[in-house]
Amino acid sequence: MYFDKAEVLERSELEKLQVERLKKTIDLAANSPYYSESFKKNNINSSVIKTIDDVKRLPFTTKDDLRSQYPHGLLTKPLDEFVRLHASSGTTGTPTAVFYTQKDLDTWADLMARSLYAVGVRRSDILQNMSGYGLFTGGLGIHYGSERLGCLTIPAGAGNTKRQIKLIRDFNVTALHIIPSFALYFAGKVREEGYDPADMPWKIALIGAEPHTEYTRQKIEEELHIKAYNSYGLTEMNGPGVAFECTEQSGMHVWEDSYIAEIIDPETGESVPDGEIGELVMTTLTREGMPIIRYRTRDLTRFIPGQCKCGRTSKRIDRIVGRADDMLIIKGVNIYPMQIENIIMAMPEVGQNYLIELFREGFIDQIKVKVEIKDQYFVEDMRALQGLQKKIANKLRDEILVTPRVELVQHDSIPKSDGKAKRVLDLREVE
Ligand code: ADP
Ligand code: K
Ligand code: ZN
Repeated sequence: MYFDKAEVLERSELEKLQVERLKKTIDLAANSPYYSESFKKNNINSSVIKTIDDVKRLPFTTKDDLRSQYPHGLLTKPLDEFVRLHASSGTTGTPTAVFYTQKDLDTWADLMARSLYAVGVRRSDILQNMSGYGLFTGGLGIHYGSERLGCLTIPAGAGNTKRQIKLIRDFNVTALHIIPSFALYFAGKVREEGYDPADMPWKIALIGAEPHTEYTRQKIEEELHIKAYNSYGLTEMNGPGVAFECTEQSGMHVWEDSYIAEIIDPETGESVPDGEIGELVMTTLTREGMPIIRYRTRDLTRFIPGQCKCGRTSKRIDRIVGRADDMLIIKGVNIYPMQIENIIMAMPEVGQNYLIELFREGFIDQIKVKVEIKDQYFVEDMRALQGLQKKIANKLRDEILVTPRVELVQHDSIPKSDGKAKRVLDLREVE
């Protein structure tokens, strides 16, 4: 029934293991420049941890802390010991990088294999990974986990729908990894190609990387004739395989033998009562090269009270309902409005004001940036304007990794608000 006996440990056993691993993590982390200084400042060492609740005595780590330590400040070992690097999307301007030793990669692959197993994937399955590879963890992360489980794994990557469909049919693909917003678009493409999704060989879809509702999941299941399971992860905590649904589809099991999950009030930093929504805070327990302690994910969710019918003993988190910061996720890619501002405001042609619009075309999220152009550049010449539009779009694409629509507008034509400027207009309908 389970991939790893850690999934069904008694709570008391599990917490004992967590305490042991947390102490070890603190000792390891103390070898990194960042944590050695932070622990000294806060008078922390592993002996302050007696019960799992003592994790609250440790300081938080924020994205800004990671940025300030870029690139090597959190490493506990010489660079020679590391074999892989990933970077979170939406971070080219102010980067955070995560490094893995071979042992870290093995641990991650095991967690990922366990996650796949929990939703019914077996070694006889053939898995097509339709996530972008490269620096994204959704590519190699799912890939190595699928191989670890023993599945025939097809690294199809993102895009090229026609070829994706051909691969699926030719090789009898039974499991897909696909981002939710792409899944519905994909269903339409399958039909356009003349196939009935009900006749396709697939059975299981892993969907994640971006927030989506229960309604969207059901729609994906109906449109593709597939079972779809929610997959949660973030680069700072390895990538996918942090929390995963089981076949019960009633929340995502946090793999607590590898992570401590807390939910806090983002304003006060205090734990919220069980079942209430707050910010998810995560600590790695099995990472040796770059442990991260009490990481503020900025993702808002809640613990689901009670135990899951599947018998796994770990806590479950609910769907991510939002963010405690202004990060946007478009096509699975994380984008901060500040990245866009930094690029366009550095261009001499651009005036004071801009507006980011998010909308949905078909099922695909799109991003449009309205940019006010200075009067002297707002000329009659169409070619000049189109050239400028293209230049802005290209510069933005290089930074945010998604190609935005760019609309040039005249000086003073974007309405100004009295208070804080509203820079993002989200026109995507909420279900
Ligand atoms: P990934 O490649 O897994 O998307 P990133 O580090 O680029 O990793 O992005 C992580 C962020 O993506 C999370 O902090 C969260 O905001 C979002 N995310 C990942 N998985 C999900 C999910 N299943 N539901 C909602 N949001 C998710
Ligand atoms: K993401
Ligand atoms: Zn379960």
